[in-house]
Amino acid sequence: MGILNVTPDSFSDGGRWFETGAAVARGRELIAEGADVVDVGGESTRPGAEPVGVDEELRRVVPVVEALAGEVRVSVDTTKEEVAEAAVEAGATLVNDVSASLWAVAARRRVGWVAMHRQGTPATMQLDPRYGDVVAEVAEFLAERAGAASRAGAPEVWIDPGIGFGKTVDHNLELLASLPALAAIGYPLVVGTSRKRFLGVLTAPAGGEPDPVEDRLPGSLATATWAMHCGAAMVRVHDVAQTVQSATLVGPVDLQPDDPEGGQR
Ligand code: HH2
Repeated sequence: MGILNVTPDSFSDGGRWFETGAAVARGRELIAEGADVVDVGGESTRPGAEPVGVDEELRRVVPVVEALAGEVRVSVDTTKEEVAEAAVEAGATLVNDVSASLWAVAARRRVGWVAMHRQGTPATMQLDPRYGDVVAEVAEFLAERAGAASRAGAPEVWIDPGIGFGKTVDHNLELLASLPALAAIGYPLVVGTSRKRFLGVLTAPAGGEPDPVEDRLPGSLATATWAMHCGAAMVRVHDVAQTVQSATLVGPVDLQPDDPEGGQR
């Protein structure tokens, strides 16, 4: 899943694809690089982001969805029912919902739905996230929402632990270490680590500032590759070409040392 942020303020690429023409061109680049899905978003969810009104989000998202929907599977990254509806009308077939609340749209319109876990809202979520057992709580939440969506008739339900959404670095690492358990819940798993701050924290010198966004590609690839190895069916990334290379390696190539064919490749 390639990320297409039609926003002025996304954390890693805000403003770069804000004009419709630039966004459509970027979407085509993502397709050329090998994205199976292009995820179009018109509202940043970064910590502290300003909320966007419905009309403005529609203005940002709908023309881009319309232009790309004939060329690739398009998902819409939104928490607003009106925007999800309009994007589906414009050709999107997946609703990527970081609020995990829009399953009725997916059921009614017969499109896919991604339920992501988050604690709090962008305004507050990174202030002091707390869990008793982060993995158990996230798993229980996702199983409950995915079950509700399935019972309501949503035809295709994905789950996502929401890396960085109301989570400390340690929470993110615990979730990444437990991806096989999340995959075992029984719904296809999506994981989004791309360029996120915790990667910069982990690679920074002790006591130093987090490494900047432009230096987070190795961490993004390492964690996307790890997620795919652990059973994620989709990874949400900015750097599609590089991630497709990793996916090729994790997927069909058997790296068992005692497999002669695998060893030769
Ligand atoms: N992360 C972001 C946005 N949407 N959706 C899913 N399913 N999973 C994620 O991990 C996820 C998501 C945040 O990244 P980005 O879109 O690059 O930034 P911003 O929210 O600032 O636009």
